[in-house]
Amino acid sequence: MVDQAVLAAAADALARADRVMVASGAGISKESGVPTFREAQTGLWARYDPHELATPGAFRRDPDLVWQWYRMRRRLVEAVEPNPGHRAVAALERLLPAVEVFTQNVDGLHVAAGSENVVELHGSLRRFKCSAGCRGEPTVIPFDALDAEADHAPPCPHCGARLRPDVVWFGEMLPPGALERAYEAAEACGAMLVVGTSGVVQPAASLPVVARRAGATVIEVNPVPTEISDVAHIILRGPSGEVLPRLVDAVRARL
Ligand code: BV8
Repeated sequence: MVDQAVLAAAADALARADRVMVASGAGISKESGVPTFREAQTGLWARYDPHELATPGAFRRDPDLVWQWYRMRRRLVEAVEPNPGHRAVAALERLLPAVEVFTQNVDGLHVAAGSENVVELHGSLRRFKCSAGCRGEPTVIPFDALDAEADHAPPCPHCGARLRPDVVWFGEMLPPGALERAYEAAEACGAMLVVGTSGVVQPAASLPVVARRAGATVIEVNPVPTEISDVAHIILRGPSGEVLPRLVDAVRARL
């Protein structure tokens, strides 16, 4: 259980910050029933390592396997709801003057919970694009223009190349502008709330370091120690679905 004094310190930091940056990872979606990236994949997928499948090479070698893996993950996220942690982040955005959410997650649950200023650093598995970028990068294809339930990666309606999820694979650059916006926010924010990330994947994992170096108060919400813990000024050691609603209540009491 998070100590009340530690929660109060975090709420003070958020309430006095002129800009707040929320940086989230897979852990914030865990209580919605979405497995985190490092947990064993469910059932059939247990034998595949996400670091192997979430790569351009895997898609080149076996596009249908990668397409079906993302189809399984999309079906899973479409069947779940945002949890109190996502909803607390959305409430924070309504309470404070400037809150921006930078998520590594591709599940769309922050937006589903009502957050409006969301940057999806690693894209979204609810969007599809032409793997050849035939009309520029990304050539996003409207969901209703494709057979998302197909067993095979469908053809691009413009050029015939295979479609793929509009996510950032290992070895790929982040969406144009997303990383620049994230670094700008990390440099400028008065407080950064880091929620549910192991802090392993770069360049997202560097953002808390940038924020701390720039003078922000860094707050971590995670049940266990991570690569971020040494960078955080304040550590709220617990599940985000429980901690974040209490934190938002404490912020609300300070306004
Ligand atoms: C790039 C989309 C450059 C796809 C993802 C060595 C050093 C530095 C970098 C590298 C390196 N070797 C390789 C690299 C680059 C690589 C990288 O960082 N690799 C890692 C493995 C070392 N990075 C890249 O490739 C990036 N691109 O660098 O381009 C470049 C330069 C030139 C030319 C071309 C390119 C692109 C990285 C993006 C990859 N795509 N996702 C998809 O989803 O399928 S990454 C994916 O994994 C997620 O998006 C996320 O980023 C990451 C998972 O991390 P987390 O979200 O933190 O989740 P995790 O499971 O690890 O942890 C969950 C946490 O939640 C835990 O701490 C747990 O305790 C906590 N938790 C659990 N329950 C709860 C909870 N917290 C709160 N409440 C709870 N209830």
